[in-house]
Amino acid sequence: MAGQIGVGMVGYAFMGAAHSQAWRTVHHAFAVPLTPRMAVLCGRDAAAAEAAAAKLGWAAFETDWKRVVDDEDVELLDICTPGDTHAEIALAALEAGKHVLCEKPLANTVAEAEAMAAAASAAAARGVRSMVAFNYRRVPALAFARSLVAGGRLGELRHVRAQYLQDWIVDPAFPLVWRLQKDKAGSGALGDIGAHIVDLAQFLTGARITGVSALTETFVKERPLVVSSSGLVASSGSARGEVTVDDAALFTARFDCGAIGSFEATRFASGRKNSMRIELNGSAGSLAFDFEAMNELHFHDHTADPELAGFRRILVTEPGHPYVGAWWPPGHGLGYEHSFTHEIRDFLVALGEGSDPAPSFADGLQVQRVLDAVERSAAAASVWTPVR
Ligand code: SOE
Repeated sequence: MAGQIGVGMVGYAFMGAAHSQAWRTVHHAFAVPLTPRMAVLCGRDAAAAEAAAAKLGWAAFETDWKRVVDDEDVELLDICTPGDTHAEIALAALEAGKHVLCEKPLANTVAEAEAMAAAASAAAARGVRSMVAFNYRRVPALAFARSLVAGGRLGELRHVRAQYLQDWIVDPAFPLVWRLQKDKAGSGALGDIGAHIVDLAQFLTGARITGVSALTETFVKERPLVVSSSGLVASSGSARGEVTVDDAALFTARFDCGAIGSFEATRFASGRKNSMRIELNGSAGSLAFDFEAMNELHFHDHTADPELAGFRRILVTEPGHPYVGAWWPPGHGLGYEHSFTHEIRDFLVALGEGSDPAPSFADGLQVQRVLDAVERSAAAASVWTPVR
């Protein structure tokens, strides 16, 4: 019989709901060494936190995260708040000896991420583990892609082509929510969705980005103000506020394995809801993935007979594919929510083994350094060469 682990979660919006689903179900799908006990959900607004705890399956609610950190029943803290609070909460939790799962991006600045990575490393020496919630690593097709790259099926990597395209703020009447405010979110499309493709590119290649040349843009510079103390977003008349983050970020990059990359993160790709695409080209083959068809991976074997070679569509639903054996028969497919279940499964397995889960806070720091380089490059007029 697996032992239990008491879990506390701070934040309960989109990510809190996604994580709750995973905490509720993980032990029903996988033989994990520890069964989660969903002890307490935390949010600042008491009525909203109480309602969220009831809806999402938490035994109790709390309005002050410090009390959750002090709670002896909580052995693991799951941070699903906006980025401006990640560092303070994570540092306190690690100090108190709680394992930490933290939403991405790890922090809003490199300095915060450095402090978190240092604290995580010190805590690991005491058996206290931490992980960043880059959930897309746990999409079966992408986990499988990593194993193909690591097994040498692509040969020497030449190109990484990554895009994360959304369209939820195309309408200029869309309000100034926290994700559009630098003091809360750190950056815009860059940190929110660009962070995912930076992490994935480094995860899939096993290589690090060493330099970038970037361009960012904020298309809609002012938006209607919102009142959000209750967690709800409501328009407050005609008052408008400044958008202080990027709407879109484009950059090229070099990897330490010699590959070059192009990246695009935007919330202005009208018609694209959550289209995350990544393609790798190597001397021996290529891989292509699009989250809009998340159960598929396209593989081209460049060593094959040229008359028969070409991209083949692999349906990543076989029991031998990563994570899939725990779910449905071949061809029945998984969804967005499974990536969170897999992430939490891997965290629990690492806790059971006493090993360090990945992506670590150090990995999160590396992503933060890339985001920071993108912002510095975009701000530096010298890297931009006007067409004459
Ligand atoms: C919003 O753009 C968002 O919810 C991101 O914050 C998530 O990380 C991504 O998975 C979906 O889009």
